Amino acid sequence: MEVWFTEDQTKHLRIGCRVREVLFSGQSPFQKVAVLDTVEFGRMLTLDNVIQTNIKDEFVYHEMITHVGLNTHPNPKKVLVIGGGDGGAVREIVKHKGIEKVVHVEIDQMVIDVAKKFFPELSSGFEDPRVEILVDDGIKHVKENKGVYDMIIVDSTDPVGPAVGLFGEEFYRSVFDALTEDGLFVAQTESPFFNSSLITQVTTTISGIYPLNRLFWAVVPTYPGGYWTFTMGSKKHDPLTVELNQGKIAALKTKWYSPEVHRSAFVLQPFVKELL
Ligand code: AG3
Repeated sequence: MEVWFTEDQTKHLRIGCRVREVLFSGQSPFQKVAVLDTVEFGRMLTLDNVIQTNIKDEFVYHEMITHVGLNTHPNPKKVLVIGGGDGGAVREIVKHKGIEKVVHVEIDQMVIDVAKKFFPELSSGFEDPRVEILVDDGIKHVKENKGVYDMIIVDSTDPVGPAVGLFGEEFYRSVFDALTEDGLFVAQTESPFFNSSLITQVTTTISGIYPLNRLFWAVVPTYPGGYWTFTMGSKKHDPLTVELNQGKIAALKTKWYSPEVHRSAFVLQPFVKELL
């Protein structure tokens, strides 16, 4: 018997993955959590039937949501991750020797437990002594912590249900206040093919709050369109003009991110430029 997982990427478009085995399926207070062993992508985490990450392509997203910002800030010490309970972002952050503290705020305990059990490759950073995991609401956390973080990473789900607040003006203002005076943030901001209005809306909002706002992109085969964007809001440091430290970046042992990729990620195609 063939078992297939399908995600409705839009009302009229689906992605399907052949499944070898369903490793976990549970209902948390927030969402349906599942771990599937897929033939093409290996173990895959889905939340409410939406693909979050998988063993084969996760490195692209996790390297880009972390290293672009961490190499733009000259000396990041304290970093906050909101969401991303699988641990992929935290794993990349702790590769940076100068990091003193990573606060990871994930709302759903079940996602953390599943990551520890089924995705040791992603959640290995949880063991690092610099990492503190809080099961809490990220929106509340940024409101309660002012002027403390050099970088904030918003590794959210799609802008539906509980994640809607993570794409709104009030949240981006709280993030601004939670950052130090030369801090910056990076958030995942969806696909220009299928969510172009979100990119326009986020860009407009960010440019009204932050001196610098920059959109960059990467290829994530399992996300709608395969072309994925990230938005950076920065108080001072500009990812376009920063001098990149080649030796430091080589030491990160990345598979997607490099000094050249850092530069090229900000080169936008005309149809994407038009959204800004
Ligand atoms: N965050 C989810 C990105 C959105 C994916 N959307 C989709 N497949 N429709 C990824 C979490 C990884 N740490």
